[in-house]
Amino acid sequence: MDDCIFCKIVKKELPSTLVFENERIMVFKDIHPAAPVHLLIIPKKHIPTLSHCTDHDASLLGEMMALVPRLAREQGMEVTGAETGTPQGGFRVVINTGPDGKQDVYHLHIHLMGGPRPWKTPN
Ligand code: DGP
Repeated sequence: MDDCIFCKIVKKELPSTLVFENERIMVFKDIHPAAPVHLLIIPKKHIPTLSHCTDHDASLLGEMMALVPRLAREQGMEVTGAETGTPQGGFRVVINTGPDGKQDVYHLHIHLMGGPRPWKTPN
C-alpha cells in the first residue's frame, strides 16, 4: 500500500526504532508510548485489520503472538513468581480493530505494552 505508514516503515522509507525483524514480521517502538515499554508487532505484508485475517493467516498470527513472551523477556517484563502466588512483572497485548476498536493505522499491529505502573493508559 503506497500511502500506508507501516508499509513505509517496512520498506525503510520511514525511520523506526527496530527491535526485531525477520522475513515476515517487524517489531519497533511505538512513536507515542502509552507505557514504559510500548512495541508494535506488525506483519510485513499489508493486512488492514485483524478483521481481514482468515485461516490462511493463522501461522503468521501465531508467529506474531509467539514473539510476545520472547520480547517481554528481552524487555524485562516477563511474569515471575506466578507459581508461588506472588506474580510480578507483566504486560498487555492489544489489537485495536476498526473505528469501533479505536484503530488509527490501518496496517495490522499488536500493541505490546508493559513496564512498571503507573502507565498513561487506564486499567
Ligand atoms: P492504533 O490506534 O491501534 O492504530 O495504534 C497506532 C499506533 O501507531 C499508535 O500508538 C501510534 C503508532 N504510530 C503511528 N505512526 C507511527 C510512526 O510513524 N512510527 C511509529 N513508530 N509509531 C507510529
